Amino acid sequence: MRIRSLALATTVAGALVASTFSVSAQHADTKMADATRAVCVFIPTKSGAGVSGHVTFTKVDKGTRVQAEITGLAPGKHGFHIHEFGDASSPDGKAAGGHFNPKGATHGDPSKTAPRHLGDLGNIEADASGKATYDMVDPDLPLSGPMSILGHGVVIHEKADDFGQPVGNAGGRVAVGVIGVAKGN
Ligand SMILES: [Cu+2]
Ligand SMILES: [Zn+2]
Repeated sequence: MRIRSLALATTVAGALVASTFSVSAQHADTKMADATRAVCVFIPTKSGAGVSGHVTFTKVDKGTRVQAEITGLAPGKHGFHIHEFGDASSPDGKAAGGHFNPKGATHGDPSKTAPRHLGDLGNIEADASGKATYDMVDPDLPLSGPMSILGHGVVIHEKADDFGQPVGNAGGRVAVGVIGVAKGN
């Protein structure tokens, strides 16, 4: 009797584990395909000690609303881009690779209609206290599909992006983060 109920309990537990795994796998797939909100939390690089904050990407009628609040920056403009890799593992931020450019375009200013890397977000500008905010609706940044920004990186640079070629002369990297699916999708 005791052995039989133990066997039954084991079977039930096994079935529960199996169904939990398949439900969570389906759930994850759905979220990755249909995300409506993503978030990237910044990790300071070695040269960016003290920089912190995050950026959110929210699907809206006219595209994707990009909202950021960053503190601990040197006052002035800092290049702000989505980079190819969601890899914040190197102390200089370079593991994030180059600008996210799935369309093979040239570097540019997102406020103009001229060509741009999909990842070109322009600049964030810090005030005298080192705080920067950013709030723009970008018509071209997808949160799903083959050009989805999910899983890619975001880099904050040392200097301003002057929109020169090939990548805007924004210098070193002071913070890097990874764009992930946000809670509350
Ligand atoms: Cu960059
Ligand atoms: Zn670029």
